Amino acid sequence: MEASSVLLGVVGKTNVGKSTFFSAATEVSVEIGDRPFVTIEPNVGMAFVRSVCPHRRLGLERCDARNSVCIGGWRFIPVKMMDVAGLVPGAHEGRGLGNRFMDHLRRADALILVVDASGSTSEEGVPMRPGSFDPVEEARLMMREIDEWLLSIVRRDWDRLSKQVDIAEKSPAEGIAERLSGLGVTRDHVARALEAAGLEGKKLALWSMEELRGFVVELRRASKPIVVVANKVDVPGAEENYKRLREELRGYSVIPASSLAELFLRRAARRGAIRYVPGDPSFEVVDDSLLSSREKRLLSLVEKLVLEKWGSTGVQEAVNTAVFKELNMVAVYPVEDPNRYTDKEGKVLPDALLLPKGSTARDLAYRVHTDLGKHFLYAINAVTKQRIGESYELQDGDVVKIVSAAK
Ligand SMILES: Nc1nc2c(ncn2[C@@H]2O[C@H](COP(=O)(O)OP(=O)(O)O)[C@@H](O)[C@H]2O)c(=O)[nH]1
Ligand SMILES: [Mg+2]
Repeated sequence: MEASSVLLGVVGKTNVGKSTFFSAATEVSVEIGDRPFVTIEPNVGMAFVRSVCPHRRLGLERCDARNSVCIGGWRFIPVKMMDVAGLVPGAHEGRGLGNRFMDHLRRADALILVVDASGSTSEEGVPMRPGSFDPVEEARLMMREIDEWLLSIVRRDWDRLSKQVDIAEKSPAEGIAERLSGLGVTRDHVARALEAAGLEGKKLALWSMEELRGFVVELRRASKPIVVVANKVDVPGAEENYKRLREELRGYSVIPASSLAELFLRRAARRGAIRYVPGDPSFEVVDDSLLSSREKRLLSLVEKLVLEKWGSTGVQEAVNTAVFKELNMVAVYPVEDPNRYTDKEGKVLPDALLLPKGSTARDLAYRVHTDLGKHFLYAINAVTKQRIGESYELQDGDVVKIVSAAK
């Protein structure tokens, strides 16, 4: 069973560390055999959110994770991640790889905007001395670029759309969402943007250009939520920039990160040289002989400059923030036997599913199998053993048995 259909797009200027972030986030830190956690298509791979595995909470010795991975009591649930073509200013006009960028953007549910907190890359991605470019400006430029792109699409045919909506008394949310459905914009996104922009109930034909722009900004925030990754915090001087990013980009999650450190740690863990669970504040050397003296030096730098200083490399936190905070997902575990927490074959907690918060027991049944959804009778919360109805709202970490009349 596929864990989710979430797609995160890694965006940003050239040379800020997008590909390094992508490689780190999609590198599995343990050997897991031939599971389908590999590259799906060029530039698309599997990243993982990290969440407490219910086997630990339930006091079980182990689990048999199947569509996900359990490392040290942490469940890693896959989500798709895309390394988006580098964005240059003017991309919405088709400059540089503009069109490809916009096509990637269309498909993403949320964006991880990587900026170079060391300020060592120019607007065009040319390496410079650290501190010579402003990452706050960089983040704003990227957001503006996305806004311009959305605006150009919303404006196209605006007159006709506003007539249709205003005259046919179609709801604006529905009319606008229909127009933008190819961009992954839903009715709910539009409704939220209308409310945030204070434009609910105002006839579309009466919107000023300024109001349209305000709406587009809110629409971007609703439909393509952004986590800002302040990358390269291992470089001296990056801390100042991180603090400014946090202050200037209020309302956005800004995560300090060292993608390079995370990539290094995951690869060392995979080789069996260190024990490291992605997202942890520390690692442990398990086989000294697998490390060169250069690697040992690098490890101690990672420890000092990244882990001890920042608490983690930030890569895992960024993925978790995108999925759990910005996209508001919950992780749920369907089981067949609510007492042993197993599926039909006796596998313990095999599957973790990511669903939008607000999903119900019945929604879960449909995700597992259409027939289960159709013939849903009731469900059982396997942790409390309580019977729950179809409209029960699933909570993060729930373990659920579906009872249906399907045969
Ligand atoms: N110091 C440091 N360098 C990094 C980090 N992440 C990436 N880099 C370096 O930045 C350069 C550009 O990285 P890359 O991932 O190719 O950037 P992209 O063009 O945005 O995909 C490479 O030399 C990386 O090794 C980091 O966290 N710290
Ligand atoms: Mg790249």
